[in-house]
Amino acid sequence: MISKTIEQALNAQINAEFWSAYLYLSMSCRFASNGYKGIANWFKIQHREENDHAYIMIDYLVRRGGKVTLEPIADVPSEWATPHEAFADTLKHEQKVTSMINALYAAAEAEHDYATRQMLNWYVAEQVEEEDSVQEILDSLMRIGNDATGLYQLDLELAKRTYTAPKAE
Ligand code: OFO
Repeated sequence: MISKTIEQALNAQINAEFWSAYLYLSMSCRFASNGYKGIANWFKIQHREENDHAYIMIDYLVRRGGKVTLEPIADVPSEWATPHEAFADTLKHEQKVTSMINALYAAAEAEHDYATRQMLNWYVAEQVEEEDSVQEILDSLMRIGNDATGLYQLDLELAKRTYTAPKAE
C-alpha cells in the first residue's frame, strides 16, 4: 500500500509529465508549420517520451495499490519566435522538472517509502540526460547564431532522432 501523501505527489507528477508532453507537442506543431521538419521531429519524440514518463508512474501507482487521478491538463504556450527561444524554454522547463523529481524523492525518503525512492532513481538519471541533450542543442544554436545554413544543418541533424521505448520497469 502507498501513503496518501505519496499517492497525491505521484498524481501531481503524472499531471506534470502529461503537461510536458503537451508542451512539446505544441512546440513540434509550431516548428512543423514553419518548415523546420527536424526540430518538429525532435519535439514530437520528446512528446512521446513525456507520455512514457507518465505511463511508467501510472503503472507503478497501480501496482502499489494507489489510485490514479487524472486531472485536466493546463494550457500550454504555442508561440516561440525562434528555435533558440523554444530550446531555452525547454531547458528551463527540464530544470524545473528535475526539482520536482528531487522533491518527490525527498518526500519518498521522509515517508520511508523505499520502493518509490527506487522507482524514482530512473527519473533522476533521465533528468540528467534530458538537461544534457537540450543543453547540447542550445550550445549549437548559440554557435549558429543567425547563420541560415547552420540552422538548416541542425534541422537535418534533429530529423535523425528516433524514438526508443524507455527501459524503466
Ligand atoms: Fe519527464 O522529463 Fe521532461 O519534462
